[in-house]
Amino acid sequence: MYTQSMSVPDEAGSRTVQPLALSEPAERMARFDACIDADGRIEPQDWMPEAYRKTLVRQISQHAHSEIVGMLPEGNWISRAPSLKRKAILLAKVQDEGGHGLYLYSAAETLGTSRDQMLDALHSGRAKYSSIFNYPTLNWADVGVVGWLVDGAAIMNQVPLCRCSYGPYARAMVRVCKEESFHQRQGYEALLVMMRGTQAQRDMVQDAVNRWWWKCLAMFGPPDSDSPNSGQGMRWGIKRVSNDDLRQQFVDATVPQAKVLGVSLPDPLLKWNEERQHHDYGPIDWDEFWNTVNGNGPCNKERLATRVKAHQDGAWVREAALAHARKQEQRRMKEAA
Ligand code: BYC
Repeated sequence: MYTQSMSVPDEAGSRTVQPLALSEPAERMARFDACIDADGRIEPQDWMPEAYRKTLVRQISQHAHSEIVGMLPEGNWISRAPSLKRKAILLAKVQDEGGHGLYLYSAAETLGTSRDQMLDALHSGRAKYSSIFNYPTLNWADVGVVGWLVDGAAIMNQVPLCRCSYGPYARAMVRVCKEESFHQRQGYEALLVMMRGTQAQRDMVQDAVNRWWWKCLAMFGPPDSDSPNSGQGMRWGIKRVSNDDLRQQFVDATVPQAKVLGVSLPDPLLKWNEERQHHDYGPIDWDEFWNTVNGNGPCNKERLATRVKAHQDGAWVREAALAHARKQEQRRMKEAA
């Protein structure tokens, strides 16, 4: 299914250009541009234009928030998983998402922003996170479909980010994608088992696919023609593949998987186009997408309230960790004196 092998080998991309002591902005800019043109990596200690830094902070922090908020729809099902095996798998998956959020916050911190600033932006509703996590997981089939389709879409989007021009983000994404690959497979396997079960189970799977399909297509972001950040993001080697091209790759990869599973995808216009060598698909409801992105989806308020409460409830842990660190520091100073 989806693996790291989808990433194009990229010898030049692994090169790090050593910073020089350049003082003139024009020279620094030329050096930065040359590094990007050579498909090199920008590292935290390298000079970078402010707009590049801001774009990365925006994208990486939104990505981190998506991983953390993304724990909630599936987390709801840990206590209701149908067997011990499914519970253990789901627990591991949700913990992985938490880990992805932490790598990504750390990657964003290398750009000079702080964890507190990023969390404040999330908790106050200023920061975006993926639209997809504002929809409810109504039953166990939804958990399988989230693994199959939501994680499948995430991998499609994230494998090219392993070649992002910013080193810490690219390196974080390598591990994230390996884990996402397991997440996608566990979802698909859970659905295969349900499809071999009773008619009621098969109906549940089909119903879940019907509810999630279009939302997963919208996850890739607005059409290229309405994507204000794409041009510059592609020029800087942050984004490697456009929103529409990734969406098309996802549709093409998913159609045969749906066939094996025995479900239909809820789009009467979905069909193979011999000339394009791709599947055509119907129109996406962008009004619904923007409504959700702008805070008015079915679960936006609940998701944010849950995150804010978790942060407040965890205040004592942060305080205890800081008090412990202060004590250790005092002990070290005393021993050194
Ligand atoms: N939801 O110019 P565009 C996961 C915003 S984690 C909400 O195309 P860009 C998983 C976009 O931010 C999934 N907002 O932007 C986790 C921009 O607004 P701002 C998250 C969206 O950045 C746990 C505006 O629309 N993945 O899958 O060039 C369990 C215009 O868009 C969305 C990532 O974050 C959306 N779906 O491209 C399971 C990957 N789409 O910021 C799974 C990294 C667009 O200008 N991010 N917007 O106010 C990216 O690859 C890119 O940022 C995007 C958007 C493709 C998402």
